[in-house]
Amino acid sequence: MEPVLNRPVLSPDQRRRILSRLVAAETFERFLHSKYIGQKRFSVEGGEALLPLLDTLVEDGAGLGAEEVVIGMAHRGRINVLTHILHKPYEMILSEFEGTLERGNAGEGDGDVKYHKGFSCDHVTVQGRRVHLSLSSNPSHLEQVNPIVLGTVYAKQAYLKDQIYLKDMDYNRVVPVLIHGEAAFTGQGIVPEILSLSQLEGYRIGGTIHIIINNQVGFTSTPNQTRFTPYPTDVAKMVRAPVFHVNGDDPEAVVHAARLAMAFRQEFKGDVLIDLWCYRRHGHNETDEPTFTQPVMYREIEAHPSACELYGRRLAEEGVCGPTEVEEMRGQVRQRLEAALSAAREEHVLHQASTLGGRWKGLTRAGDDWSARTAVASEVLRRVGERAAWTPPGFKVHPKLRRLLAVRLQMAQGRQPVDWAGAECWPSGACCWRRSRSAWQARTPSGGPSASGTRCCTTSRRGIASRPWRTWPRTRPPSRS
Ligand SMILES: Cc1ncc(C[n+]2csc(CCOP(=O)(O)OP(=O)(O)O)c2C)c(N)n1
Ligand SMILES: [Mg+2]
Repeated sequence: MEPVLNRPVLSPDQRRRILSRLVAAETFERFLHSKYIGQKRFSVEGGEALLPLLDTLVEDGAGLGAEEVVIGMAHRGRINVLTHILHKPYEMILSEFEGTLERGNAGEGDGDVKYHKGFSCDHVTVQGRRVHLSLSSNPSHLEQVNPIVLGTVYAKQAYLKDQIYLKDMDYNRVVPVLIHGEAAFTGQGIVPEILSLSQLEGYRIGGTIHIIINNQVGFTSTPNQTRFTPYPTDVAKMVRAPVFHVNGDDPEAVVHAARLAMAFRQEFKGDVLIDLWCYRRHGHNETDEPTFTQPVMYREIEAHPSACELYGRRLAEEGVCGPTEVEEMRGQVRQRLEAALSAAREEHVLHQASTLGGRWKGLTRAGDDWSARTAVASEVLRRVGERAAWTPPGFKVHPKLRRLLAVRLQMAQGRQPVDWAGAECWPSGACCWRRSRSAWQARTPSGGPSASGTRCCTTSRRGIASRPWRTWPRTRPPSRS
């Protein structure tokens, strides 16, 4: 920050890239606004700087060792992020607006609304680095996606049996990014919960980059009606995470904040926040009238030029781009959108689920196929039960627990009826046994059980590769019909 006095020095190419992100974001929203009046899309307009912000995180992150970025976000700007960051094709999005999208290999969730859907892609950066990007699907329930994303990152970073997925021991290769609305960030109890988890050894993932789209309104409510402090990020003070408050109308400052945030996260492995101060150009979801509840605010917003206009003007004044260049860029995006719209109307655009790719390839829905043999030999269950009731020699067990373990042992040996809690540990124990059979055989005094006739589920890579998902249905409860 000091060497540049907090003023980033960007090359003309970098500045033009920022401009092109803003133009694409704005033109896309305006196109949807003119074609699909009354359809909800939760426009990003007013907060378009989110796009160059995310673009910078990905580009800079790749240079700092990130191979995957896992994103979680709510409704606001999601469709724009899906197409301009995750590379979801315009054709697919427009056919969702047209209602013509055909279901292809899509799995669960393909009937959901377009601003809840996830997507993933392999992005190649300007420097030629490959980064896998994924946007997690999310429910309407604000902020609920946070622990899902953090758990996904934890799993991706984790050591899986004898396979190492990304071997991310420094937490640098998989980076979580959570995007929040400012009202939800302070309003939802799950936010302090995930912030405190970030400090616990057992949940450590090397920090999350939080972006608050601070449009200063939550549906119809102003900040003073929804929180006790002017800054939505104040809840993050509990974990002493650095916060960058930045003006969404100054995209270069936004890019600077994004660079700092990514560099901080990769170096110090802690949570960091970007508070993106902006506004919301339309109502909450374009079908409501914001002037009913916020007439003064919306009078100002209506007269306020967009970030794209402001930045285009600035670059033209500084000779970085020509006076008509923004309009030309807009024309190109519109052309691409018109072509995509024709395709969406005239051709069959197939929804290809972007999930269950890569290492999950081969997993499909089980459907009605209940043929899998998942039975486990009773000998295995006996061993699992015995093992679960075992304590190391010299280990002092609480007297109450000692009684419980003794009963569990009797259940495992068939000397006592099995109760619910006792039975619950058997399936997971059987799965673990299957994975670590040899190690267990070596440690168990009586030797391991016979492997013959045992069938159990395994989530190991080998198991997935050799067995498609449809051979696993017994793990689900039978239907009640
Ligand atoms: C847990 C929960 N409470 C309430 C809602 C209803 N709701 C949807 S959006 C919204 C306003 C959110 O405001 P903010 O977080 O500032 O996001 P913005 O729409 O301004 O981007 C509310 C209350 C919800 N979806 N989930
Ligand atoms: Mg808001």
